[in-house]
Amino acid sequence: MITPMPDLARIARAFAIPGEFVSATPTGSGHINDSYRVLFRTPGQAASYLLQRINRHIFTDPAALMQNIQRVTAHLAGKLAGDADSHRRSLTVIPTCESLAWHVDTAGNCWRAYRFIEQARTFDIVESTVQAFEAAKAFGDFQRLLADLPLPRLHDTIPDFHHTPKRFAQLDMAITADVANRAHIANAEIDFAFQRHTFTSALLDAQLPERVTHNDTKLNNVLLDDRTGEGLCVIDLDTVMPGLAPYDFGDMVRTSTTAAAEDEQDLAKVTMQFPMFEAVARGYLASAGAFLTAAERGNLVTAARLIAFEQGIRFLADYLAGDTYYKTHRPGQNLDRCRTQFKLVASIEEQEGAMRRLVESI
Ligand code: ADP
Ligand code: GN1
Ligand code: MG
Repeated sequence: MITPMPDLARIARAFAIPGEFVSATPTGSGHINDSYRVLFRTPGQAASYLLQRINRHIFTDPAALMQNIQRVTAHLAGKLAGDADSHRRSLTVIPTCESLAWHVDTAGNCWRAYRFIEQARTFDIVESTVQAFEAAKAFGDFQRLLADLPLPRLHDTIPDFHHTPKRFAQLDMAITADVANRAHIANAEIDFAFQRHTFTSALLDAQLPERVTHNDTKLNNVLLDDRTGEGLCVIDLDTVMPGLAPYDFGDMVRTSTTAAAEDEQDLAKVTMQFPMFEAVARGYLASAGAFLTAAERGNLVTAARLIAFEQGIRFLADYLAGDTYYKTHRPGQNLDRCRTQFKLVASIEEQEGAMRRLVESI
């Protein structure tokens, strides 16, 4: 099905942005939303904004979603007020001309806008231990700054998001249904998953405290400053909700320790590089170390293995279901993504002892 191109000029003009619309360019490589950098000009200057179409198949309650984001961004802005560059350190929601947090276009799509954070960028693949450290420190800071978010509890924008046993049950159903007739192609991956079935409840069994967590701490969800390389601003706030701190650490390890793309087909390139892990652990603990309980700390490495595994079974389930959740750009991409995750799980399993010793030593 060909989706008509949205009228981006008209949609952008629905937001309380001063000046004249100039252009809109697709940006980013996220799997979920559609993001555009839009440029507006006023007599004297030009400014960019991030215009985003919210994926309504995945986020079914935009009101709850945007309420979470407004509360979180307002809390962060309050905490960061007075810091150097504070307006670049957290996202700023731009309201619509009717003072609403999101806009519904003529086709029924939901859109939101943020201030565009200039002179900063995201990376899909980690390039150095400094980047791994900075990204992890920024996510740790994000948890720290939100630790005192006042009640009420945030909405669960996607219920049971990191409930790995339920993710496993979804995989099991996808195998049984086999709607795309692909299960026979993924026998090895299905076996790999079932061999680790009992591991799925490892973190739920640990009775860890509920916190405000990001839940999608992949490397490309944090902007690094172009000039200093510093972890500047955590973005992609759709899944900020109650969760377990180690989940966020796990997703950092999943995405910031391998030199390979998430859909890399040459699995020899996919390994958990120990120096990168050390940088992630040191970066995260530099900001989160002060508030984590001993039990949370003791489960960081478990989470690294678990989140890579969970992501693998999510990609596998989507492959078997016919690629309905993650954006794909070529056939077999979700299976390739599953394979990299499972390779990473195996690599973590080989190094788990050393990873634990390192975390204990920090
Ligand atoms: P998705 O949910 O699809 O992953 P993201 O919210 O992560 O969407 O945004 C996609 C990309 O857009 C990011 O990886 C980043 O490069 C860019 N981006 C998002 N928000 C901003 C912002 N406020 N300023 C600058 N770039 C941004
Ligand atoms: C999606 O939106 P993005 O691309 O940052 C997904 C994450 C996965 C990730 C895998 C809402 O994140 O949970 O870990 O892809 N987001 C959602 O790359 O499902
Ligand atoms: Mg993203």
